Amino acid sequence: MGFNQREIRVLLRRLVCFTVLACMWLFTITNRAVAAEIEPIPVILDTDMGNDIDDVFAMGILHALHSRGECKIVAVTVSKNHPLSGPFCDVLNTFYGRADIPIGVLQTGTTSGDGPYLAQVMKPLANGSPVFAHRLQTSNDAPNAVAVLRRGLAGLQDASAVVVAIGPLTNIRDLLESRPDEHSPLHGRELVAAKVRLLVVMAGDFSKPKAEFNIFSDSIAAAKVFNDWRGEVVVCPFEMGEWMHYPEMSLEKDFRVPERHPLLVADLATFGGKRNGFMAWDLVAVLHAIRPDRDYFNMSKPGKIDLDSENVTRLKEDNEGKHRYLIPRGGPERVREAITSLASQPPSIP
Ligand SMILES: [Ca+2]
Repeated sequence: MGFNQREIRVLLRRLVCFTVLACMWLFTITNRAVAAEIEPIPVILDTDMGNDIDDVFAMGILHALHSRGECKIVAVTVSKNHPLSGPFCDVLNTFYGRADIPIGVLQTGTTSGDGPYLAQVMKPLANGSPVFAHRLQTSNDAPNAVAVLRRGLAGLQDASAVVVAIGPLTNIRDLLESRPDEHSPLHGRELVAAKVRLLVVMAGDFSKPKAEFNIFSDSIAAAKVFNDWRGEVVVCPFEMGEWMHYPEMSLEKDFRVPERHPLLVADLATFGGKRNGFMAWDLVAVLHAIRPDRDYFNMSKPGKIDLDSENVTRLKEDNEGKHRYLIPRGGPERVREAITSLASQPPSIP
């Protein structure tokens, strides 16, 4: 039995229709999958802004990644109780076109010194106007860091948030211990378990028995966080900064626009004009937090991190453990190119 010409034409038309519909369906679900994959990562930065210069550049990198659609900065909290730490973060948020990002500051912290760059960057011009625009005049006018952390997390989808802590862990400990409030009926531990999918911490040293600044500045908080945080934790330890220096060459050549750049002004204030580069601990932590799957770094085996009596960090290996730390992966060239390109990316409003 054969088909006549009319029947063949009908069959062909149906075949074409079916193929077109199948292609449209495939296109739609593929697009949805891609859209889901490239959803910006909601991120909260907890920084001791004002101590070391790397926090300044780390926040610059985070803003560059926000501009590229790779993350969305939900809040910035400060773990250094200095009156200018909060306003300095406001300067950076404003410089990158995001003055509305909430800033929270702790009121009683363990590091309160002036540091090398806060006063110089925030010093007004001779006519009294600020060099860099900002609204927050003093950290005392900022809301409490824990309230900002809780409000930020409460507004996010479950298991979506990445928290990057690049200073002493006082605020993160206080978040874990926080009680239900107007932002969420959950206890701090429950809120973190519901909302956070990754905590990245710059802290510790696994290459030698040495207490590291972010640990010994508030060792009680650090011990508590490593003990009580139930989710995945990736630590960027001290030795990553020995491996990854921010290069002098980038400071000299990359920051051409805009003419007055807060990252460069902070670097000049820190080193008195002598550009030596600096250890890029906090930049590495931020880069891993937003781009964990680029094979920039190797990773330790999983386990549980503890502090010994000298505040030295140790990882007890355990296949069920949720703590790991970053390890250099080959030469530093590839990561160095990423951090210099991102740190010097001119500000833009997406
Ligand atoms: Ca820091």
